[in-house]
Amino acid sequence: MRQYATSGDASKLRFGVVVSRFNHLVSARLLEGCRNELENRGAGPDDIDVAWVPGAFEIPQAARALARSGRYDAIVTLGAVIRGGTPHFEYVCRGVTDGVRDVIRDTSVPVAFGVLTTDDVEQALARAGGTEGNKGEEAARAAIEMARLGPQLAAPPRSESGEDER
Ligand code: INI
Repeated sequence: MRQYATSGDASKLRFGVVVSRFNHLVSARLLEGCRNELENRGAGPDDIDVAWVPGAFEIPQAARALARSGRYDAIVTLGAVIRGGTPHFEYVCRGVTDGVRDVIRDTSVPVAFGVLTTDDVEQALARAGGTEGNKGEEAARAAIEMARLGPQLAAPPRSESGEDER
């Protein structure tokens, strides 16, 4: 068996982060978690560019523009969609999830999904540095891992021992 190398090293990688202002308290905590994780894993402050957008529905448009720019090894998307009393929640959730999926499909640039979709603000805060961790950190780790994996996939994995090189 051969395996592609997995890496959580963010050094020398460049990241575009799209974060939505709606539910700002939650988004700001997701962004803090994301930034800390990227920097703790070796990304320089000048290698992380942040684009704020009004709401989660606008995330895919900005993520697509950043992905197409060619400047970034990976994009991280952050935000919080919190259920209200109307079907609006479902439409915003679908817009952002389908939109981010389309950016990945159309550009092949890794886009990590750190957009919370929760029933209430308590659930969101729990996942933005509370009892359930910080999904911004998780998205940062996913972005790093996919940025490292992607370039390897054009060729077969390199075998450590050479035994598998048949
Ligand atoms: N945007 C969010 O990011 N989270 C929400 O919970 C939300 N709700 O509930 O309405 C929300 N709506 C705004 C939407 O994303 C757009 O910004 C707006 O429709 C303008 O296009």
